[in-house]
Amino acid sequence: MKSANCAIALGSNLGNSQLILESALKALDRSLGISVEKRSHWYQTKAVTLPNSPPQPDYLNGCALLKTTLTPAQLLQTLLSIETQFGRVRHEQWGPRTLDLDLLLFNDVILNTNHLKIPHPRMVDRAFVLVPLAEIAPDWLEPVSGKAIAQLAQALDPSDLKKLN
Ligand code: PH2
Ligand code: MG
Ligand code: MG
Repeated sequence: MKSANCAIALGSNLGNSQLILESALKALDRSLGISVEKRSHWYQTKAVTLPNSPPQPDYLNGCALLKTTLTPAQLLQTLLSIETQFGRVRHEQWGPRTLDLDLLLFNDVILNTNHLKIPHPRMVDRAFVLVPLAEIAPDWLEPVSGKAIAQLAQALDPSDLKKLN
């Protein structure tokens, strides 16, 4: 079966974040039609919040490259179901969470539906996404800007990120 190359972002700022993120990668790799090909280091990052929202614990963030035979919509459903398995409860927008799995890139697909936007519309502004992604996919061209991930990452301020071993 033909498979697609896909990039995802992982994040957690509630519970044992490192254990949750490691377990989420294992759950993804065990999922039908998904294999985890590459993963970044984890980064401790300052929470990016909406204006006037209360302070939040730091996040642990990272990225992974997948191969999948699923469609983007099927992959999204799998990501959401793994978030739920790890105790994700949706309260307020951008609230603290045990696990966030965001679909970033799917081949060179550009998709703009109510449920799913690819590339992830905020990825180019977020050092906590682009810095780990640049570790594992520096030459991947973000299809909207046409720029390489490494180039987009270099444009952002990495000072709120601390790379873990
Ligand atoms: N995710 C958000 C909002 N803010 N901040 C950091 N540092 N890391 C995240 O993953 C994150 C965030 C919404 O998805
Ligand atoms: Mg997110
Ligand atoms: Mg999300």
